[in-house]
Amino acid sequence: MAAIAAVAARRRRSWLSLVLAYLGVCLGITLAVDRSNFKTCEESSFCKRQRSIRPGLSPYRALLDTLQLGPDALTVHLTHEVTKVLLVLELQGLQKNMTRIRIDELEPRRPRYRVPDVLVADPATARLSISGRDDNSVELTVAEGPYKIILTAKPFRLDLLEDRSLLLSVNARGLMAFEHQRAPRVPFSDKVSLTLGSMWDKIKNLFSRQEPKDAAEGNGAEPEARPGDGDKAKETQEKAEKDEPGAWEETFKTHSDSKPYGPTSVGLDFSLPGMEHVYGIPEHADSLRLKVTEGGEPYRLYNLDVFQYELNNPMALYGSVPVLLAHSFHRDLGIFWLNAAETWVDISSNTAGKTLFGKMLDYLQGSGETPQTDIRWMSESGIVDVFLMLGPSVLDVFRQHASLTGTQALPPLFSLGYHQSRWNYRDEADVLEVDQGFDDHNMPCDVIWLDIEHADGKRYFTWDPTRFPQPLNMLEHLASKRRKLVAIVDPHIKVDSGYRVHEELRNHGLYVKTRDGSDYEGWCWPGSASYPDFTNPQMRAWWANMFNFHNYEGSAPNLFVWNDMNEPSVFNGPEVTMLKDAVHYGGWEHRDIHNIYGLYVHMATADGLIQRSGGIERPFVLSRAFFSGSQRFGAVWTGDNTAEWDHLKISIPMCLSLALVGLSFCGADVGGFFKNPEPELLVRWYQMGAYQPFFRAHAHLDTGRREPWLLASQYQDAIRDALFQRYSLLPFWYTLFYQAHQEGFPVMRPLWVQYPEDMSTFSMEDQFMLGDALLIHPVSDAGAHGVQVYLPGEEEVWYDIQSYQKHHGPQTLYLPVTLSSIPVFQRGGTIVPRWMRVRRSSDCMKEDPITLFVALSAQGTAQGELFLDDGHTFNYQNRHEFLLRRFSFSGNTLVSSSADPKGHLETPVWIERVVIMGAGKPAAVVLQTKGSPESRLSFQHDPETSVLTLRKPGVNVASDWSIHLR
Ligand code: MIG
Repeated sequence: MAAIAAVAARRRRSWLSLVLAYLGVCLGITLAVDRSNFKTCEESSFCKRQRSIRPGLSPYRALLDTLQLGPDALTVHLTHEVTKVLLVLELQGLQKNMTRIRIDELEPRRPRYRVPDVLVADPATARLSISGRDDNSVELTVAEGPYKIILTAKPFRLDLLEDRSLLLSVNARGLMAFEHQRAPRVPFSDKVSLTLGSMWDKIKNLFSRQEPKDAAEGNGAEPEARPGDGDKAKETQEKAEKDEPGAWEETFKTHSDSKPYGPTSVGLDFSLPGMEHVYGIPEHADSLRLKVTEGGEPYRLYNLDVFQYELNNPMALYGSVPVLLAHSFHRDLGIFWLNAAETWVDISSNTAGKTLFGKMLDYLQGSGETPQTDIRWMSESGIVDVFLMLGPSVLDVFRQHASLTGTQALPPLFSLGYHQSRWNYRDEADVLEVDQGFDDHNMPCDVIWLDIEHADGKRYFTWDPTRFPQPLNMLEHLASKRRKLVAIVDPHIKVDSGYRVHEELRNHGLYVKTRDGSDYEGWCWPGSASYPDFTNPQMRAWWANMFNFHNYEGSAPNLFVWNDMNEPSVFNGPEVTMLKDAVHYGGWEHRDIHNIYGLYVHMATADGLIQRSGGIERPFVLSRAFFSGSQRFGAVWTGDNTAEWDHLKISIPMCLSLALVGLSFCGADVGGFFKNPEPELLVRWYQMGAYQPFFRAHAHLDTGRREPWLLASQYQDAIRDALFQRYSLLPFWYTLFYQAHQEGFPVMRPLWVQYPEDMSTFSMEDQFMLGDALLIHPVSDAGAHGVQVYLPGEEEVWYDIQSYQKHHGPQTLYLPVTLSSIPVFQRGGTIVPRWMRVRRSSDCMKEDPITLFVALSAQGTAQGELFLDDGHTFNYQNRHEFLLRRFSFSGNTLVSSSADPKGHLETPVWIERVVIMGAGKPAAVVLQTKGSPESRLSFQHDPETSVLTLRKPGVNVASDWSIHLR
């Protein structure tokens, strides 16, 4: 015992020194991010250069005599008035009401990175034709599309119009900036200091006689005057290219970025007339509705491991999805900026700062300008590749986006259950005790999680020989309880010649390289570590193969995986990540691929889990870093949050922002990762998590144990109740995920998605919807005695799912709450399926009978769907072994029919009860099934709540039937 303790203590000391090195003095003193570890726009040289350009006339001009119209695209050269460097613009109309714009150098010194593996296919094009032309512009018509594109040559801009109204303009503010590649430079000379911003002045001189095309553009802002400008209007191209600060080398703190290819950034602006509400571009710990960034920092997209992140700021976090949505009463649009380099997004608005009253006054007097939001994207390298998704409805934008980057993977059913995690469960006995704890306290749980301490010295794919000597026994025990285990596998590999993973990767040359060609080494949990180059398909194949049961010893079919630290996190790297001049497969710099690295780790791991089962089983992989397309590989979470009420609150906008851009399977650490939650906060967090897609409790190594049964009984009871609500709704969750997987609609939705014309919902982030049926308003304040719930919708009715009390929309309802309340309402007009017997795990419930909760609309109608399959294989896809049932109620009749005749499934699942909310009392209830005589059903009607309960229809869920209220 003593010897084991001594070994443990030594281990503890060795990682402790690491932790301290990483955490610095922050540990335990204050819970706030150390901002100085991360760049501001000013400190990121390209952002500073790009941002120094102010709105005005663009120096770019389209050379209309180079215009070529092919079957799939229009191309035209662009030139810069000062440098004369030629760019090529490629414009495509795409099917489904989208446009793609690409801009690259015509003759780059070196090809620029084009992001692979994000688009699911080459998007289908729609033919463009020229429908008008004059000296300075070309009008294009998109086949089948309701919109036209006007290309203006000088200054270069694009305008997208539908009928006669302007939807969107590109480069209308003249902020396009494309740093073409140039010859490596001689040492810095401080004689000439010319930035992109000062170049603007020269351009202004060139154009001095030309007036802006329309008065709305330009915003009247002037470029910053710079010393030494003005009289140098005849700078030669050579000089113009010299000496931009930070262009050829830049340092941040002690880190230097060698920039062998010089400055390569790209930037472009988009104007959205009529738009005042924009969303998306996760991940930020910020409001759902994006804020104007003028005068502050832009939103930053650069996957980073931010220790103790702060709320309500635009700093980068673990993942990035460069997709922005704009919403107004009558229109929705999306902009997808496909670029994996460090990216900043500036948002400005001509109505920012105006009060609602001021805007109304403007409107009444007819004096206000049209509201307009302007979005400016700036990326460090790559090309301009942007998809304009033109709606018109938000559901159309979801479909358009899904057609480009794919839909949410259909999760295995178990992964929608409850996950119990902490850093760390000490050993096998600890895991089994926790497992038993759930049974002893009558709480359901599907998965127990192991963090980095389970591996032997942070060598992933191995087990600590003293703490986890018999992983297969442990897994088998969990399997007998129909539960799973998730083990962490991080992408930093211990540099250790005795570690097979390291030896093979080194020998095969599969690590990321430094600029001089040696294996890149950084410092992470295992000490010195190298980073597999996941951008290399061979590397991904190698990694996937590691998950075969014979390669990953001690793994079994009920072991699933968690990828952490895949930003990638490098403790001693710049901003806790990899050097930008590190070299990847194909010679690309880390700079080019940074934001997609984590997606590739996720992809390779998910592929590994599929392959180990011979292609039969669906994987479950959780990832901390993500990018556009990550939804195809599994779940994500919001990283290291804190046990504070504000962190509980922010989980809603953070997951909603992800949901809007395609990543539905999102969750936040229940309880908060850092610090110890007071019992009330922990209860409220369980209640929140029970209604968010990925439901996992997790906690830092230094926190106290907090398995639910460690709390006093009133808290335990409230948590058990939240778990029960989650498990009883699993058929509904599973169906929502199937719909997300099929159509690309989010599972968790902001209210405005359902009520696009109700302005009071546009910024709402203290309540949300699941599908179109449930409205959740979690309690997120300490000591709350009540909440103000907004129930939207003219003519909508809402039923409190606990009391069945009916409320009419739109109204703000004060709802008194107790510790055990979770305010949830079912929308009249929907049908929600549930399992009413909660058991140990979802696997124990999946053949249980279903109860249908029918909530009647004001018109006495309702509909809903139910998806069922085996819960874990691809057979729903490969063999059509599934059921998609449609239930619809109207004219006092509930009908069950198939919503997809392709599917078939032998299943014992039957309908045990139907609960109809908002119904009168019938004289009789009659069941009709094919081939059987009519039968009468017993029922009960509660006049107080108007709830009609039909007992034991007893029909198989796969069959067609109808129930008539007479
Ligand atoms: O640097 O694996 O976000 O969930 O428990 C910390 C240890 C590394 C960060 C993850 C967290 C996990 C922890 N990891």
